[in-house]
Amino acid sequence: MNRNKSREIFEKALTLIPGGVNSPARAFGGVGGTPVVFERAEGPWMYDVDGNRYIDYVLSWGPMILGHCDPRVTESLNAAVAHGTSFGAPTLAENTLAELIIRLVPSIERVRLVNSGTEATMSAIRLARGYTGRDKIVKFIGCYHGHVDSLLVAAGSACATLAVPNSPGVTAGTAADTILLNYNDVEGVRKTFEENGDQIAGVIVEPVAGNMGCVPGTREFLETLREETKKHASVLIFDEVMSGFRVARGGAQEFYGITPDLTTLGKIVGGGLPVGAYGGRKEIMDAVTPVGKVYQAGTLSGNPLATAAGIATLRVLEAESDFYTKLNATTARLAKGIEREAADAGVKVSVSHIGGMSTIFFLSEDDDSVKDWDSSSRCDKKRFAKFFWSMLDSGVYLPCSQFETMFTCSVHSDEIVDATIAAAGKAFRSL
Ligand code: HOZ
Repeated sequence: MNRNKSREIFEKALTLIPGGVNSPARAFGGVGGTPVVFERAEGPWMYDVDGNRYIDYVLSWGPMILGHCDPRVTESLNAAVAHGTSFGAPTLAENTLAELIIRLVPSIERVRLVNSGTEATMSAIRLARGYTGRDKIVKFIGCYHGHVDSLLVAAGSACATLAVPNSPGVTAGTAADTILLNYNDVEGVRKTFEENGDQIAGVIVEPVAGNMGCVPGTREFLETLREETKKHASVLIFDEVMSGFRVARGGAQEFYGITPDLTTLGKIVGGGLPVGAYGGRKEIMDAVTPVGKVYQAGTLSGNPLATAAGIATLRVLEAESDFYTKLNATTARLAKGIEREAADAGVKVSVSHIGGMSTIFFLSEDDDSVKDWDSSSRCDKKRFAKFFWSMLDSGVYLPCSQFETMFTCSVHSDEIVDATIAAAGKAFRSL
């Protein structure tokens, strides 16, 4: 496949933008070579500047659950654009999006719209601290909650890919209030609360981790978090920026039947535009300004274009009763097909999947599955990289790191999934 124009454009970008990218997850750091430069996208397809077409499993890192350029979202955006792009004042659309979120995610009684997942987690952490009057936050190794200072410790996603889990610039003082535990480690959670329970403002967790690859939390682990935070009056924050509206209509909390105190959202809630949200129990949310004293603000928060795309997307998810049955079936078909091809080719792989999320883990000799950062980090990154390039040359665009999640959407038809499985078979045989 010829990608000369991509290369040329990226080389120019290197002279203008640090690393040529506006977010390091796109830099191909985990697979080598230069990123593909895209021109347009439609449905399940992305088209690069050299005219190549790819089946897209990145989906803008999650938001495009209806595929690209869904006409319902595009029409809603076009209508909004004609009315003005930013007011910095209340709009009816903000109520509409808030009502949709509250209806779909019942643990959310009040919600505040922000501009990204990072803003949502940053604000939720501040709120947990302000509400409880405590400083310490529990975070799990390999989870990623955006580039919030206090959470950039043992972080997943591009931090893991580029080997900067603890970023320079985060002061020792900031990081000192973050308690790190292993994901899915029930005993670790119990012990930490026994020893420090009265100092812990909150626990932030991806109930389905998506930033060390897709690693679902065990039911016992998540139930323990709920139990211990309740017992010690700490705030349980489910970071559902990735899993929200994706693992189930009501997110991972609906899937597991566990009610957090606060939830952070992003990606799908903005239908492909920059939106984040945090919300939860009224009593806690009322500590946010202007009702309470925990400060949080934003010029573009609740922006009319962003709310238009979010509303159009969530309306589809609410209206189509079999949406998640179909999405689960698509992901399961993909995962099982890829595992079958790997087994046929004699390649040790496990495809972890839940809802519209999945990861092909190139397991180490010592592991049969991935359940935490240690087992994820032991995966064979070199094999993943070779597999990635073979898939790309067959016209399949995967996340460019072993530590990221593949996303499926409503327009990944059986035919498209089967073509992906065939490409995977070819890629496994080439390793
Ligand atoms: N959470 C996304 C990937 N893990 C973010 C993508 C990015 O950092 O650009």
